[in-house]
This record gives sequence, C-alpha cells and structure tokens, in this order.
Amino acid sequence: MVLKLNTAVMTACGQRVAAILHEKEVPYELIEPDWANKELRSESWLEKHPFGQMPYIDDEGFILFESRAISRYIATKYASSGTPLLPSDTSDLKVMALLDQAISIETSNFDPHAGGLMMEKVFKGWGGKEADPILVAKYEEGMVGKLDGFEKLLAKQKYMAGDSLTFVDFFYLPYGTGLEKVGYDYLTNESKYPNITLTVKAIHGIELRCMSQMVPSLSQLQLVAGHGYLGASAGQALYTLIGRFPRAPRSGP
Ligand SMILES: N[C@@H](CCC(=O)N[C@@H](CS)C(=O)NCC(=O)O)C(=O)O
Repeated sequence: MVLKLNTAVMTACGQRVAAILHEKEVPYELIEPDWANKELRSESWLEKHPFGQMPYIDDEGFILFESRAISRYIATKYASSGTPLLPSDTSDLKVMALLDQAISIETSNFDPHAGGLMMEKVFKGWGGKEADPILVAKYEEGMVGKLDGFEKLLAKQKYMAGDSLTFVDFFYLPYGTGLEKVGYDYLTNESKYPNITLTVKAIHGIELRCMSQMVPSLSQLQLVAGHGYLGASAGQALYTLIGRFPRAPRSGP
C-alpha cells in the first residue's frame, strides 16, 4: 500500500514532507483535506492528528504527524534510496546529538520568525486580512537577530547538521523560499552573510529538483498557483531560479 500524505499541498509543513519524499524517491499519494467542510476538525481527522492540523502520514496503518518527525522517519526508513539525508554515522552519539541540535535550531531560531512573517505577509492575505505592522516589525527584528548565529555556524560547517546534507536542511525550504518571494534577503545577502548564502544556494538547487516533481499533475499546479504562495515557489521558482542559484563550490573546513 502506497504511503499516504494527508495535507494541503500549499502548506509549508506539507511541502517539507513532500520534498523529503521526493528526494528519497518514495512513491506516495497526496490526499488533500476538504477545508471548506472543516475536515481538519472532523472526528476522523482528529483521531489521526489530535491537534487538527496538517500534515500526517499513513504508512500502511502507521499514523505519524509533525512534519519534522515525519521527515526523520522517511529519511531513516528509506536511508538507502534517493539522496542520502542522514548523517554518515548514525551510530555515533555525538553526530546524532548534533542532528538533534540542528532540528532544535530550526524550530527555535528560524520557524517562529520566518513563520510569523509568512503569516503576516502572505497567509493573512489569503483570508482577506491585512498584515499587522507591529507584528511584522517584531518578526523582522527576531529574524535579523538570529542571522549572525546562522552565519557563525555555517562558517564552520556546510549544512545545518554538519558537512553533509541532511533532512534538516529541507526544513528551511518552504519559508526560506517564501521569505525571498516577499522581498526579504535574509538568506540571500551574499555580502553580509556569505556562509548562509552558500548553504542556501546549495539547498535551492535541491528545491528546484523537488518542486519540479512535487506537484503531481498540471491541474494541481494550477490549483496551487491559484493560492499564490506555493504557486510562486513551485511555479516561478521553477522557471526563474534555475541558473540564479547554481551550486557553489565551497572548500570544506
Ligand atoms: N509543528 C507542526 C505544525 C502543524 C501546522 O501548523 N500545520 C498547519 C499548516 S503548516 C495547519 O495545519 N494549519 C491549519 C490549522 O492549524 O488549522 C508540523 O510541523 O507539522
């Protein structure tokens, strides 16, 4: 039975998981909830995801929610297929501790600020609401305050969990792309944050590969494009970022 990914395709959390599934070459069925009929609040949905959110997967009856936990599960279960997305030595206590550190870095230092900005600048607009300038300023300040830390870390290592790409780097894809689309150069300011930019360039190359396959059919692409946000990512990014973000050679530490 093919793995089922239950999520709206335009959600950042769903994209995170879909990108990993594609990179690991895992076939899956995308099942979109019926938002209009509040399916996320239905008993059957809440039984799978008690917090009434997306995404969750159903892997032959094994139900798992939380996009980061799902990403780790897929990267581990399918360790030998597609792109390697685990550290090279998963039996090394310290290597795995650094992986956990990387997971926490994204949830603590990136997601709250980047997600807040996306909420204000993009998602609120979908519901016909205006961005709150006070909140925008707060999230901007929060994000800027973290960039020196990212820069320092990435001066010592190529990716977020060390010198090899892991599933954790994919956590940044949806909001990273979104921030750039709404005009923030936090992750692409080469003169100010050269090491962040190098890593982002490498990850963007992967994003293009994922995004080009992520949307299963043309009608879905149109559906997504209709929402504006992922439309920009899967559509425009696909066509306009190619060439702009070549993989940059980089000497390792
Ligand atoms: N930490 C959770 C966050 C889940 C979450 O916030 N999902 C959003 C989409 S990205 C959602 O379901 N929004 C609809 C809602 O909360 O009603 C994860 O990473 O899966």
